[in-house]
Amino acid sequence: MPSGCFLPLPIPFRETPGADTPDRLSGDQPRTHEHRMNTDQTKQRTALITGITGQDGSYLAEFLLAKDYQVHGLIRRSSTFNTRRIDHIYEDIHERGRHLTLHYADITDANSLACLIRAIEPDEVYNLAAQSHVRVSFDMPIFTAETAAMGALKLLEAVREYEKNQGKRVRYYQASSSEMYGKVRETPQSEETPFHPRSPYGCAKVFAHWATVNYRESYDMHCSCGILFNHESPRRGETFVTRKITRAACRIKLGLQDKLYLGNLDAQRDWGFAGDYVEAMWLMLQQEQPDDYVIATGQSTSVRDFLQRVFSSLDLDPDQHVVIDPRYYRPAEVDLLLGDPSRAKEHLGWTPKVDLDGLVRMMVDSDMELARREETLRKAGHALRGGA
Ligand code: NAP
Ligand code: G4F
Repeated sequence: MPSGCFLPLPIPFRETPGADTPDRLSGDQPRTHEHRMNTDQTKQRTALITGITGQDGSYLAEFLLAKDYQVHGLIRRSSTFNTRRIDHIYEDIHERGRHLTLHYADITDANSLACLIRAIEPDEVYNLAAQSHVRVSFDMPIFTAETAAMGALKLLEAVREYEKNQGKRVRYYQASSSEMYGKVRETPQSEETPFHPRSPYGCAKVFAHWATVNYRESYDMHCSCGILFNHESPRRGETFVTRKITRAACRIKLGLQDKLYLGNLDAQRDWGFAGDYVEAMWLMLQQEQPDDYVIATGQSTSVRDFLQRVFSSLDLDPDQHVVIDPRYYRPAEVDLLLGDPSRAKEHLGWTPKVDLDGLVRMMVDSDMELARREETLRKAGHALRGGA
């Protein structure tokens, strides 16, 4: 049982669960995975996830719970609910033998991180917390660096201090990004491809990546970086391009909106399914030796092609609805990302299970369900925006 300066955090009771709680969405079920493990399987392991309320954090929490971990999540204080993606796995703090515990802290607050690590005594730490939107990072470069770069360093320091004082080994995962390749030096991109970031976010992730490698080399810590290419899901934030497209297309289909405003349609991305990618994070920490791994599908697609696939699947014509709005252009763009996941395949035995068509189907099905609920509420005369 964790002790120390943190009280487990109760999630406020909500009468109506988040509309996209995954237990009710096709193709979005918690999944179980069987793997060869290098660590002692008899002892229940404890993991800390920063960014547990985000897309990846929610899938990772489900994944680890299915493997019988004690999962602890760091969540930041917000004046509105920010636990929508994990409400379905939340266990009340009054329940005995629960497996998921949430704690207030912040990735920018070194003291809260050190305190949390001491209290939880984790075997594994997954650092997923960051301001993760590339376009927003141009508007908020300093906050982006405070979270994505300095946040990672503060967490590494907290883990190093804990290892030094307690004599215990912790396995650490850093959420590195294909955005670090930026203006790519070669295609496809591998672990050996040099970085050339094109955004404050990319620069911050390069710092965090090298800090993680440096802690591995300097202090012999078990630190691994997953260089993850874009991965999406029904839980993807609504302002990332794939989700923006699937959500808008479904609302257009039901007559709830008419126009979709987008930026650069020529950019190409290597898009996979987030549920597959969290498995790779876990596999990295099960290896005897820490290392860095590219996690990608090995297929690249343009935003235009993704748009066409989504609209075609709903018998819609993008030309009738899509308007280019330059405000969504970036001061510097990443034109093409295509990952080479050979090392992950060879060393981790990891391959993606969901292809692009499967991903599109999963996201469209989920957003269509949400759009139908909205339509039903509107038809019944209910107000859809909050406020008491
Ligand atoms: P996401 O949905 O944007 O989630 C980000 C998480 O970070 C959220 O839980 C957010 O909390 C938390 N966070 C932000 N600022 C924080 C702070 N100051 N203190 C504590 N927590 C904070 O991102 P994601 O798609 O799940 O990605 C997870 C990680 O992988 C991120 O580091 C991202 O940069 C990286 N990554 C993502 C991709 C991708 O394609 N998805 C690819 C490569 C790398 P709130 O819920 O309260 O906002
Ligand atoms: O969906 P995006 O915002 O993702 P982006 O910039 O590739 O970043 C995501 O993937 C990274 C991994 O490579 C992560 F590290 C990062 O945290 C994040 O998850 O944009 C994808 C592409 C860009 O080229 C963008 O210019 O779509 C283009 N795009 C065109 N119209 C748009 C829009 N992007 C957004 N967000 N909104 C648009 O209206």
